[in-house]
Amino acid sequence: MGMAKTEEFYRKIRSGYVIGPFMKTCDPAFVEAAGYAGMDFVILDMEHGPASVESLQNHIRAAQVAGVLPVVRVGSYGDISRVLDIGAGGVQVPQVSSAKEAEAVVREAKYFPQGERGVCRFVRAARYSALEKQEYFRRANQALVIIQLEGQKALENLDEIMEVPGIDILFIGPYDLSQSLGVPGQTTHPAVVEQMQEIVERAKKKHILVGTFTDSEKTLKRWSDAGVQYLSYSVDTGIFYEACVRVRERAKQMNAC
Ligand code: 3PY
Ligand code: MG
Repeated sequence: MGMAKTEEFYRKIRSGYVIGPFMKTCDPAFVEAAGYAGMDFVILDMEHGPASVESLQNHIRAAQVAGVLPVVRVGSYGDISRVLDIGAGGVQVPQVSSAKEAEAVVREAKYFPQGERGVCRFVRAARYSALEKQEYFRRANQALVIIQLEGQKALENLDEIMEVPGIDILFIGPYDLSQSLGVPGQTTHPAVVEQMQEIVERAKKKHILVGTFTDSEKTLKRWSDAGVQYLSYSVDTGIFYEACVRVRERAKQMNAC
């Protein structure tokens, strides 16, 4: 993603919040539609989606056409530099539970001096070498680094994780967190909400940006009111499913079918 878009994203998140869906479909048209609908970011999902690095290139191109920031949730650390190479505006890494793991993420995602990302200036993000070298490295180091805290171990190690330089957003994964607390899927269970609230408060005290996943208007409001700035809302396929159900119900009410 061009630097301008990342800067706009930072401006917006620092002054309020940003919102965007996870994307699992392999058709870049959905990414474009999300952008034209005014979403701030999309999270292209390699952890729980079928996309490959090859197909993601077109999702990222679509995001750039429609002016929405393409973040990629990777499936493994080895994907981090590969998705940045194809132009991801940020990486989101699941199941980080210690400072050591958070440092490993930064090492993979950043060039010198913050990290040791493997260097190639002929990649898509460097416009296949058309970008001046130093300008490419400067832009590349602005990509967002987001880590997911989604287990009890992450909570135990929260203080040390929050000290790791180079992390832009702490993202709470309520589904995996609920599983680690013994109530899988119960993302509004009091034990889950209490742990999430604690992370939000401790991060905010340190002026660290926080994100989470919501899949209902109620949870969206709950966490937006709590001051979560990076609000991921549902998943393209789920949003489409809900829209279909709504249309079907409306049609029934109208006696149209
Ligand atoms: C989780 O809730 O565990 C996530 O990773 C975000 O959906
Ligand atoms: Mg998760």
